Amino acid sequence: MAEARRVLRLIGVAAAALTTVGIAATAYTANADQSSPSSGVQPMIIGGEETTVEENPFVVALTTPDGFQFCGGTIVAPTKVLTAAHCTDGQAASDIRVVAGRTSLSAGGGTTANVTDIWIHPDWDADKLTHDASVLTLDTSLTEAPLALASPDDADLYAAGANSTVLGWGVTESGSASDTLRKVDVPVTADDACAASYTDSFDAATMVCAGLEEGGKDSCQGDSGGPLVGVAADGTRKLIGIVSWGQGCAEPKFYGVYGRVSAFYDALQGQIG
Ligand code: 4AZ
Repeated sequence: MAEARRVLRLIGVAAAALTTVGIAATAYTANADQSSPSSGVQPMIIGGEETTVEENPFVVALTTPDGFQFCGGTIVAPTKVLTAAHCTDGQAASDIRVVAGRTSLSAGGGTTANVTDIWIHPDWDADKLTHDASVLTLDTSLTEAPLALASPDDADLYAAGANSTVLGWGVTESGSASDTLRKVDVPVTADDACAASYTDSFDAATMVCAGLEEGGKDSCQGDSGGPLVGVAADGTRKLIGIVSWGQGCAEPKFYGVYGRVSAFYDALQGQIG
């Protein structure tokens, strides 16, 4: 557990330094300690339900070497996983494992890959949380089907009200992280509505929001880095967002904020090849 605490602290320092409204650091600590969340953090991937890696083969868990899950990610090529910069900033590749093909983290199975390289978006801003994207290179070729990235041609996937689904093993209504993969459907939020909630913090060029005005459905601590998935008109699923930050979880008008994948498309394609 010493290793887990060290990584948590690294993540916490990075996130705390940057976050004006998000509260990742205290939440991770609270979750790791199995104690009450700190004030201001509503601990829930609220309104969600269990799902499986068979239904979502592209979703992975990021863990410490001793198996503590701290973020999510998305397989975007056999040896490449996309996650959030705030999940990897300040970490060594040797501190991170990628677990694919495992719905229940305690159940074993699937593939655990080591990380050989961490790329962080060159425009990542730890104060503003803009460009919250990072690509991990793995020592193992994963056999799960990768998820396609949304491109600048996929504006319809970002239209207000478009259906999307966020996936992860993060904190649930119970107050602690989930052993089983969960999902929740959340509509994409109009940029002006999100900007009205997050004055001066929401950057529509590099972020997109999703959630309900009344709250109740959201991603939360531990879901960071994981996928927000949209569905194109032809039924194809594409990655539209990376779980990034928010004021608490599932609070009315405080939508979940995601890295806007289409804005990073060229930079990401350059990494993914
Ligand atoms: C986090 O700290 C976090 N409600 C993830 C998602 C949201 C807030 C915080 C969105 O990992």
